[in-house]
Amino acid sequence: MNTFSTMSTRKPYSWNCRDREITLGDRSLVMGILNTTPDSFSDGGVYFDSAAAVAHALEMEAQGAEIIDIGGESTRPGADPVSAEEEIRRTIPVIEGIRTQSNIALSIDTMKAEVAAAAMAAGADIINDVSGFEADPQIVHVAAETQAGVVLMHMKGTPRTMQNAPVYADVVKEVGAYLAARAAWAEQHGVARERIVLDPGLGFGKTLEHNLELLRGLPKLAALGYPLLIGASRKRFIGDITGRTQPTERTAGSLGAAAWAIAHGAHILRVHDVIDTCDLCRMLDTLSSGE
Ligand code: 8Y7
Repeated sequence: MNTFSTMSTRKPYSWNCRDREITLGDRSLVMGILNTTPDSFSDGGVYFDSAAAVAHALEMEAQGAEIIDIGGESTRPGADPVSAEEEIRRTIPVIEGIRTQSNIALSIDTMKAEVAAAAMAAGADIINDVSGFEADPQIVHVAAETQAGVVLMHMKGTPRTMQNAPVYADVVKEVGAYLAARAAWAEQHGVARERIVLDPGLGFGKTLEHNLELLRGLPKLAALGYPLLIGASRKRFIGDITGRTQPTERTAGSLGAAAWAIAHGAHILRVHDVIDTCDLCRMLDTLSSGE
């Protein structure tokens, strides 16, 4: 057994996202982050302008991203919620703009049914809900009716409160049980199992130690029987370990977390640094294919 032994056992899946089938587990996939928020984590609102956002999406596609994740509400710790109208104003022109030039898979990062429905009408394929369909349960009907792919993420609390000293008895067990329950609930409401991807939600109501335990426990989450998406890119816990206070200085630390995640069962990485992460994936995928 070597360090990467779990790579050869990463389960293959076919992820159904509306009229596409995305093959998972063979090649590791990169989801590029596209923020349209004026107060986003690390882009500082540079891509608030929709023409610039469209250009950034096309750039990430050219760099090797397979999916673009478009968000119109900052989920930064302590961030204030925004209205559905504002999220729609920020994201829909960007989805429409990308769609005039590209067929790349698009996910809408939202917790609101109304925003998800508008995004699907504009040509999005995937709903990425950081609340695991809890914030607005009506969103499950949008997912069921549009046959969208869905990412169900674990968050403890809300973006406003989540970093207030979160406590778990066993974080891997608790997050795993939560994700399995949310997937079962979505399936009961008409979302086919083949459309569901799970995500432990690094940084969402987790201390540094919780994030590390979740990364170490990824094989247990993979054993739930759904594909896994991991978002570690530039997050504070990377800064805590590397001493890099600026998110833009956290690329190498993020790549370390990405390599670990791929080697322990993750299928998709949600990242800012697309070129470097794609190179990392090609190296790990090539090494594991010879095991
Ligand atoms: C994640 C995410 C964010 C994540 C999924 C950031 C929207 C915070 N993080 N969605 N969104 N997983 N599925 O630092 O880890 O990018 S926002």
